[in-house]
Amino acid sequence: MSEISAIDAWEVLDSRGHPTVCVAVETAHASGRFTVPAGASTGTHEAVERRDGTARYRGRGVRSAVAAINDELAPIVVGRDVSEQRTIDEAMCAYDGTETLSEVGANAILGVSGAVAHAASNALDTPLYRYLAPDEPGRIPLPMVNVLSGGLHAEGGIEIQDFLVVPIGAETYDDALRMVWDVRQAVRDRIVKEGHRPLVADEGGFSPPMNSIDDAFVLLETGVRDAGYEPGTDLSFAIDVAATHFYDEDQDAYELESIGKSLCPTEMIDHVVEWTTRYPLVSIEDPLAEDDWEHWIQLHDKLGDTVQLLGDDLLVTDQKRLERVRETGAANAVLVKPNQTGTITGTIELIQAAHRAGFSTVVSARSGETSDTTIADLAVAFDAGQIKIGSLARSERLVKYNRLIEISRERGDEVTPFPFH
Ligand code: 2PG
Ligand code: MG
Repeated sequence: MSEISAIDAWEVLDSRGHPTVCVAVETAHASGRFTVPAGASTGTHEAVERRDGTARYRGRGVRSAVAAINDELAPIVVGRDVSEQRTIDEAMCAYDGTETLSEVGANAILGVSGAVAHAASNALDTPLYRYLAPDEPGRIPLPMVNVLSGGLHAEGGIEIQDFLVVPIGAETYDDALRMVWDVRQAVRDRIVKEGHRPLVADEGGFSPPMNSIDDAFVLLETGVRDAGYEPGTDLSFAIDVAATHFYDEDQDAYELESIGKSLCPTEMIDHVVEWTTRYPLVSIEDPLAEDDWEHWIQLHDKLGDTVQLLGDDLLVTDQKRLERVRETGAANAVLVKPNQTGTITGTIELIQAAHRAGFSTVVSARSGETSDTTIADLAVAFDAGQIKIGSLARSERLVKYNRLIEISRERGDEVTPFPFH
């Protein structure tokens, strides 16, 4: 197609203001760019991002990752055909030599991998989702949209990281966005009416003072009704518990300060099951810690497959952990984050393997984002079915929702139905 003639990388700042890697890949006729996202509630088993660890930016600088791209990865990649995504990704991973890409840095490798994909689609003058799609691209994914934030994304709030709404009654992407927008505005009105400021957390979700997890569910439910919708019919709820971050390994307990309790894993399971009986909760992400396999399996047994049990820190977009989930039945859905695995090829293979094994997939942004829109194209190209981008606020989120509008204008805006009932 077109030979890669040059690679350039530099340090930029992400949506939290933290440094991250931006990469440009050049061919004779086209170029492509990718900017790498970063998590706050990262799983222990994720691919490892390389940070400088010096006083600059309190250790968060990425000059060493940038240097690794320019000095070590560029010689491997320059001269190759830009369409050879898999070969290029494999060559970078082989050069790194570690499972978690910790030698060169997953942020360096993903930066190049993403920029190669964009350069290739630009060289063909084809939208990225069409270039990536193996056959026909899929439908527009159903968005699960953050409305209330806690955990590490809103320090000092309740422990659960995201309370999201899923517009299960929407048939088109346009309806889905508008319904969620109505609910978000209604929740904002309530927060203001109760005398609080509608301040937003890292992903644009509101984080008003809340005394308990139930308060958050009730606020969400009230918001749905205020907006004129029926909870459980028009919009249902999803949560990302991100439980690893309040799990105390020494005590084998989940420390829920907001209810003043330390819960053993079976009590935590009972709590989660109770939420599903009290609220229209259709998707539960990371309700237990990342290596608490035994209790994930127990929870899945109790919930069955009427609810989406979604592994993020549990699975970290990793083939081996997906295989273990398949064998044990620990979950029934997979969260997909390109920077957990470190390459575009790894991300694609994981989505395809998950679908072959019968799992639903949710492509996800990170809490530290950029104006990059690659995940929107990836979700359509591989028919992921669902996408999690954050709230309907802040341009690093909206640029991705808006990219899906652009794609829906070309592909039709029928949205994928929610897969669990
Ligand atoms: C998650 C993500 C996005 P982070 O836990 O699913 O909400 O957060 O990027 O901080 O891991
Ligand atoms: Mg998560």
